[in-house]
Amino acid sequence: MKIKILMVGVAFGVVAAANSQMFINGNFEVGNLGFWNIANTTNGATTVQNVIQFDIDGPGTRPTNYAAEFNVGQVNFAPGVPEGIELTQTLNLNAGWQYYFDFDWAAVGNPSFSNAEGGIFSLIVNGTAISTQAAGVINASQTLYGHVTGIFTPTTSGAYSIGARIERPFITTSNTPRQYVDNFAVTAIVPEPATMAALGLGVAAMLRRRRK
Ligand SMILES: [Ca+2]
Ligand SMILES: [Ca+2]
Repeated sequence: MKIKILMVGVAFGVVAAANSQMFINGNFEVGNLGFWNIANTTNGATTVQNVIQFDIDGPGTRPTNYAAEFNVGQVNFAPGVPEGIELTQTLNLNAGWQYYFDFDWAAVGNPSFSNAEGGIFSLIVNGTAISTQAAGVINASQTLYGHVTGIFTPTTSGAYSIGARIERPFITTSNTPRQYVDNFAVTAIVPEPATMAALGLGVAAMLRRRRK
């Protein structure tokens, strides 16, 4: 029985070593939006599409460096319907693995005008939001910060479009707040050989107890 459990552990170890998928220019330190696909949503637009020096978490430990800058919203007013842009990359994922995605966001109020929504930030996989945070009401010149995390386990291996959707349920103008994103990251959560070995020892101990 012990020998069988050990073999399962070795098999998972081989799978874990094959992981190498990640975002390219996920921290925008290239200094531009290279490697990212940027598209408007159905009735969405951004009046700003830029990379600038920005402290994405303000008082947090992240330093000031390059971040992506937008000013998203609707083209034509549609009450209660968020619109904006999608910022994505194509990643190759393995069936059955658990992927942990995250990114930082900030919203900055217009210098002269408050707004009922600073920005709605979602992690998207093939166009579906798996996690969302909204800045909510933002005052003139106020900065709000956040961090979106999401977990996705594909049922089939292959290419997936992954990134952020940034929206507001109002028309975008020069008087509306700006949105910033940075530090897109992905971690594959797979059983480590050590974890499997520990699990195997636990099962072996349990079986020994059961025999007594
Ligand atoms: Ca950065
Ligand atoms: Ca900081």
